Amino acid sequence: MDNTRLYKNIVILTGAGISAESGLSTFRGANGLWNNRRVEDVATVEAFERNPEFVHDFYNTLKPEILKAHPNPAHFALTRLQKEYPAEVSVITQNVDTLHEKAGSQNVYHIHGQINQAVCLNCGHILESWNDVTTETVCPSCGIAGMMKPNIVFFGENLLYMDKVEQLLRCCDLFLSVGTSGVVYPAAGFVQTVKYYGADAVEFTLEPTANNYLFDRHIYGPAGKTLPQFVDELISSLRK
Ligand code: BJW
Repeated sequence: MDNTRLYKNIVILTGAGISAESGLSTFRGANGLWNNRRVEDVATVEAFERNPEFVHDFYNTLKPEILKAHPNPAHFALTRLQKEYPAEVSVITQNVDTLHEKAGSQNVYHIHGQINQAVCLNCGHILESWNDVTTETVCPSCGIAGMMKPNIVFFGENLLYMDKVEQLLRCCDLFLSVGTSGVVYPAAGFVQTVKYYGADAVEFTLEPTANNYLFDRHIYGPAGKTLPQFVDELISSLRK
């Protein structure tokens, strides 16, 4: 990585680890469970088809905890980067929380959906709500009851905003991967794409990840500490 390079298109991929210091659980923590469940038991199309009440309840229970969470210094560092570095800076997040927005970030793409949204499987309408959504909820657009699904991308479903994301990855010259274990595709493959197009790639996690070898630089430690420091260095390099 070249510290004097002036970047024009910065893309940050974030995962659960960036929100850990805001008190939200990661998916593959020490005991391998996420909110006392295996993610595969809740976040699959099959689980939703088998037992939609259970899946709705699961996400309804998570909503208040996520709503009351506050962004941490890592989220704010990305907002600072967007404001103070003269590049296009986009955030592609796998997280369903809204902490990037709460920190004031712009150009945020929720490729795995948002917990505060539900999608009508009949007409495609997106309902924005922090209140409970159930199997009884009526779609405000088409008026049909019982067709709302949490707007969360389950295993086996296509990701959101992928046309835009592919365009961002092709133009990217600096790629930062923050708080993601690199095991869930296609997001885990983004680093391969940006390296193909010549970007510098830096990973911020607590420990080495599955595709660790693809990155130019690894910065281990809590993102709330490491990311503000990195952003500071990047902005300071402008004055040299
Ligand atoms: C810190 C920290 C701190 C902690 N500071 N760091 C190619 C190969 C193999 C399989 C596939 C493939 N392409 C597609 C697949 C199938 C599948 C897949 O990837 N399976 C693998 C698991 C094997 N992918 C899909 O199905 C995707 N859809 C798709 O590809 O559609 C096309 C298609 C359809 C049909 C057939 C084939 C293709 C959809 C994926 C949807 C993922 N959904 C989830 C659940 C959402 C529900 C919810 O949010 O409640 O998204 S799974 C879960 O994992 C969640 C996360 O976004 C995602 C990634 O997890 P993340 O963020 O990386 O968290 P962790 O916990 O794993 O890691 C935390 C990291 O943070 C660690 O590294 C820590 O060190 C670090 N950390 N604290 C810094 N303080």
